[in-house]
Amino acid sequence: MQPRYVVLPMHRRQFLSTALAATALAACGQSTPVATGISTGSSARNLVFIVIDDLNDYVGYLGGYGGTVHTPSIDALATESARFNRAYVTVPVCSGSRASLLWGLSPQQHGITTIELVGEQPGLDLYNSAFASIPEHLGDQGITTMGAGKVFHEPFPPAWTSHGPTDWLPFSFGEHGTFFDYGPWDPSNGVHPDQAVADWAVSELQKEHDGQFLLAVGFNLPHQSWKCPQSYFDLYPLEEVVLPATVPDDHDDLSELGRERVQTLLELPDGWTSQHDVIVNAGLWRDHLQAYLACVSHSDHLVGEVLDALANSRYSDHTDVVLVSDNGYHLGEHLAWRKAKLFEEACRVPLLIRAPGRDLPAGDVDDAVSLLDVAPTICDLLGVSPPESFAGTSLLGGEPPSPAVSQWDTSFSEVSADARYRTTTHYVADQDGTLVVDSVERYDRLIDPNEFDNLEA
Ligand SMILES: [Ca+2]
Ligand SMILES: [Ca+2]
Repeated sequence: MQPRYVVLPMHRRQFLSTALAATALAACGQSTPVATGISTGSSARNLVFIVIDDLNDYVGYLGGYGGTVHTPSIDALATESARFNRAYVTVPVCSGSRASLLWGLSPQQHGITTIELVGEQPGLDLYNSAFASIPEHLGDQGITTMGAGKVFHEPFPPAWTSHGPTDWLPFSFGEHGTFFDYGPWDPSNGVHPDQAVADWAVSELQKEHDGQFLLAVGFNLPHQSWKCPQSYFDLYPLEEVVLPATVPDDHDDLSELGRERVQTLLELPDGWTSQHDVIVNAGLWRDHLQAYLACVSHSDHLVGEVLDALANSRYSDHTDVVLVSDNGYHLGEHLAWRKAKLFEEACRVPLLIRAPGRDLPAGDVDDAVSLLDVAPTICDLLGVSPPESFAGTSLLGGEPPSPAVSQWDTSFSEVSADARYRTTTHYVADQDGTLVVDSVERYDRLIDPNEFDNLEA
C-alpha cells in the first residue's frame, strides 16, 4: 500500500526563500540566471478557468437531466470545446476534489478522502505546505493570476496576484426540514455573491493586463443553499420537472458497507431512516429538483456573462477556456442525495476545454479521464512546465490520461478506459491495520447506465 499521505519537511515559502537565496548567490558568481517557464511574444496565451460547484451532468450537452435544462452558455461553449464526456473526480466532495484540481495531487498524496477540510487530519494543510497550487506555480513563472469566488475550497488570497470577491452563499439547511434550503434570492440582500464574482471577472477582462494571465472564476451555485433570482425558478414549472429513475430495491444488492457509503453525508431528523424518504414524504422532491435546476441555470447565465466579456475583449483571440465542476450530485438517484458517493452521479462532472489551434480539437472525447489531469493541462495551455508534485498528465499531446479512479474513505471506484464498466471495491482494515477487500460492486454501464444491477452481488 502507498502511504495515505506524505509530509514535506519545509513550508513552501521557506523552500522558495531558500531557493531564491541560492539563486541570488549563484547570480553573484555570474552563473546563468535560472530560466522560467513563461512564454513570451504575441503567441503567449491566457486562460479563463471556470469552476462550478456541485454541478453534475444536468447540463444540456451532457443530457443527464431527464427533461430540458436551460444551459445555453455552457452548451455554446461545448460546441467549441473538447468535450470530456467521461471526466471523473478523484474524491466526490468539494475539499478533496479541489485539492486534486488546484494542487494536482492524488488523494494518496493529499490524504483528503472524506469530509475533512484542507488542513484537517489526516489530510495535508496544503495552504501551508511546500506543494505549489496552480496559481502559485504560475505566479512563480511570472504569469499574472487573478481569482474570485469559490476556486479553492476556502478563500486563499495569498495564492493570487490579485483577487476579487471571496464571499459565497452561506450553507444553511433548516428551512424545509429536509437539509436543503432553497428559494428565490431576495434582492434586498444585495448583489448575489456569484453575480459579484461574474461582475469582477467581466471588469478584469475589460482592463489591460501585462503579459500572460490566468483568470479563475468560481461559482458557488448549484452548491447548497439553492438561492437565486425567481426568474430562474420560473424556467422550471414544477409540473414539468422530471424525476430521475429509481428502483425501490436498489440497495438490496449492496454490502452493508456499500449501503453505508450510499447514505454518506446523511443528516436526518429524528425518527427517519432515509433522507430520500424525508424529501419524498414531505412532497418536496420536485421542489428540490426545481431549485437545483434553477441554480444550474443561474451559474450558466453568469458563465455567459464572462464568456461574452471575453469575446468582446482584446484577449478574445489568444485566450483559452477550461470549465469544470468539482463533484457531481445525487438528486434522488439511487434513493440518495448530495455527493460523497461512488456512483456515476457523484463522480462524473462536466469538463470542457476550448483551446483553438492547440492539440485538442473541438469534439467529443469519450475516454474516461481524471480531474487529476486538469492542473498539468492548465500548465501546458499556458506554456509552463508543471511542478514535479503534479501527479496527472496533460490532456494535450496524446499521453494516456490518468486512470479515472474516485476514492471515498477506504472505497475506490474506477471506470474502465472505455467507460463501460464501473468497479467499486470497498476495503476495511484488518487487525493489523492492513486494508483488505470487504466487498465489490461492478456495473455494466452499456446495458445498465443507471448502475442499478451489481454484477458482483
Ligand atoms: Ca463541490
Ligand atoms: Ca442496486
